[in-house]
Amino acid sequence: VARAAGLTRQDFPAGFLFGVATSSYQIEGAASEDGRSPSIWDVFCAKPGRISDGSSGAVACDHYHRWEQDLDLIAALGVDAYRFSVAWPRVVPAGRGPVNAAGLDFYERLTDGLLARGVQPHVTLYHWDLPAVLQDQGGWTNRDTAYAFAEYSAAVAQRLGNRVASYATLNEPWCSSVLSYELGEHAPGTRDRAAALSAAHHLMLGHGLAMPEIRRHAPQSQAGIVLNLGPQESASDRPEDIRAARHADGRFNRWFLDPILRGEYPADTWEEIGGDAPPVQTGDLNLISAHNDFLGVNYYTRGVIGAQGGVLPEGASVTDMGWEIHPQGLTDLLLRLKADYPGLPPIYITENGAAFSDERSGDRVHDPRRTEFLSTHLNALLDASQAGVDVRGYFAWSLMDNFEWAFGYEKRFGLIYVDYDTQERLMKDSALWYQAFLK
Ligand code: GBH
Repeated sequence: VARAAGLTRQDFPAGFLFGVATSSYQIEGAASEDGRSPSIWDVFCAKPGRISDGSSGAVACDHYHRWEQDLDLIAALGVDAYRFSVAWPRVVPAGRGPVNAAGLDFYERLTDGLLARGVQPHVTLYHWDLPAVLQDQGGWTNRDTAYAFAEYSAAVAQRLGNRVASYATLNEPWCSSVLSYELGEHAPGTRDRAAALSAAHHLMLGHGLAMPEIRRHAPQSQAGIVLNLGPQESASDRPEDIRAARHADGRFNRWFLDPILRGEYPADTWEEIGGDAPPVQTGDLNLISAHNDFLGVNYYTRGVIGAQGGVLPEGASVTDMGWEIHPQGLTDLLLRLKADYPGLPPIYITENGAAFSDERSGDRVHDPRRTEFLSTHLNALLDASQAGVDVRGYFAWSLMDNFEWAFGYEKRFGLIYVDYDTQERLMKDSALWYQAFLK
């Protein structure tokens, strides 16, 4: 806390990477250009009532056309690294089969454009935009989708190769299984726990199958996966709350950490889900638990769990998403990962950030709460680093305001403000703060 005001990058270990992150569907637009096919999000957004403002990512930040200007902004921020995702429907429009060279051209321009500006490219292969044609065959509940993902990943790694600093297979498989197939909040919007657990298994299998493809085509790049994680704490000492928190931890954290880092599903949670258990075949867990060069961690908040569900602690301050602001949770999480997973690979914080309605006046956007959020979380990260956690980088979410999934354009996570009428970009005060921090 004492160092909060004067925090600089020199406080972090030498070589520590600072970056910003985005994802394809949230920023690109150009939904039907150069051979891109519809993704499950194009289909989902067209259904009434699914997106709060009725919008879609059809135009978004128009980054597909404005990428050069956006790379200039990234360079102006002074970051070391930029994390972006590749849209599967641009690269393999039929989901499986022929590769669309024009789709790969775009990501090659981005990669080379970043390198030319001295910024490391960090690629995520799946940030939720599954080709819609694959959803017609069950999407991630269909085991074949894992094999299709590995083929698509090979095509990307073959084209971009070692120019990319790191490849992450999946972004947040909890979201693309539980939010998507169980809670119905994300595409494809179904509500079926067994389907979600099947999807989660096939997502992780897809990760396992893609890893050797990445290594074959990009042997010098780092390869790993990104998980959304957070402490799930009990609301009280009552046994029923403790049990509920343990279950929440099993579903949210350990369901993904244990297969990937230990080669097994958590036994307590497996028992609790009973007949909804996923279709695991012999050899799957071996594939899923193959070595990762890094673990990407997206941290937004903790959960405080009672028998009745999640609760907001009294006096908690929250972001515009209603998520509790709790930097200590990042330290706690990282210390716990180090204690519980002996083979833990080096960690990158691949996302951390907050939605706030910012106050624009003229060509300034005052967002002191975002600056506070970022600096307190960087301090929490530094605490974990000094306590011996091998953490090597931090990516702020997000480079710029963008399509916030089920919330459309109503929630703004950007360090850079986007005027959606004019597509004008404007560095918020938090971006200027990050820029000064990085100097
Ligand atoms: C990330 O997901 C995504 O990777 C990114 O695309 C997105 O724009 C960004 O976050 C902001 O949403 O749901 O109340 O129980 C983060 C998803 C956020 C899911 C925190 C779990 C826990 C609070 N996670 N959430 S709650």
